[in-house]
Amino acid sequence: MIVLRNKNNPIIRPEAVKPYLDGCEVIGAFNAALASFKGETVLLLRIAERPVQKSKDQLTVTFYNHEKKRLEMHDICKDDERYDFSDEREVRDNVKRDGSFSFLTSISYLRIARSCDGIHFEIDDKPFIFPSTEYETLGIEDPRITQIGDEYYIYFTSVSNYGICEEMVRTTDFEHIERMGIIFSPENKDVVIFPEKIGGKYYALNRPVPKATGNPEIWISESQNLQYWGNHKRLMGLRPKSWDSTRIGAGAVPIKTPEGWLEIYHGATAENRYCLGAVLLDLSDPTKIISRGKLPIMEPEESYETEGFFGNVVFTCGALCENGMVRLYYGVSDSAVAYAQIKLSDILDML
Ligand code: MAN
Repeated sequence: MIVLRNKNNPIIRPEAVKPYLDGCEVIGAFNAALASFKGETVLLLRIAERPVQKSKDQLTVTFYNHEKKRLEMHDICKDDERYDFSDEREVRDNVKRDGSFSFLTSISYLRIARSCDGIHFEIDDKPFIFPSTEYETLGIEDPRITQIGDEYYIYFTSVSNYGICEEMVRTTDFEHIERMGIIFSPENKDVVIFPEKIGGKYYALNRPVPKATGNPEIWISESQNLQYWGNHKRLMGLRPKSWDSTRIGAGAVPIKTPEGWLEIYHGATAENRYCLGAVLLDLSDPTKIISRGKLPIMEPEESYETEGFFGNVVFTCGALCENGMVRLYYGVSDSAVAYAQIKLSDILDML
């Protein structure tokens, strides 16, 4: 399979994004949702900003205080034994007690980037969707967009100390949004909604994270109205000793092909190496898997994919197919957005 990476990758880098928050720097512009709107390519970027650090001995974090309706900064001593600093993405409170509170090392929100050629983007100065509720105190992440008629359904993970859940808003103009509430309760993420009704029902892939027993795997759910989801079924699981052995989640909104619905999903190992793979679902019943690729279609190989804030990550939230070519936008190393093209027939042949 030939994966044609853009020679200017990453096409969007965090350095090109002006910080929006006082006292913060942009450390990531990545995992972007994709839409076509008024002849332009729109990316809804996940922007991660972090407080500029004041000293080596402490970590300054920020979060949205929903009661005071403002962002707050908080300093944590790096030798504070209550906290686990081993994952650069979070500061986990290990002590289960009243008021225990974990933080993320950056706060994410969504910002629009527009392009006429799909490669060169102009990025808005201000956020499009910014944390504003008690479910979003630690940020909003990893959006996807499903267009149905003239309406664009935007859904993303809301992160707070209540857990990670999936929330949805609707827009017709990429200026105003109508909030539609939480569509999947904690812990659930990596939701992708199919772009049309199938047999009279909407379908969404999603990724619950069971805690007592079970694994982070891909489920499929149905809805009549895009807001209330049910008849949940487990669609596909982890594969031991493989590139998708520890965690899998849907990536891009499914692409309709003559052979079936093509879903590009991510799989990770215990070492947090994220690759992209492909699965083909039945056109008239997407709860049926026709074929799942043994090998990934993309692995972190280039330096911008192996190095960065959180290296060895390729992660897509949006792809489209044009003239037999799959155009893939993908986040690299939780830092930037890259672009690649793969022939649809190459992926289907593999499947
Ligand atoms: C999780 C999410 C993604 C992120 C990967 C890798 O799946 O937080 O946003 O890209 O981890 O860090």
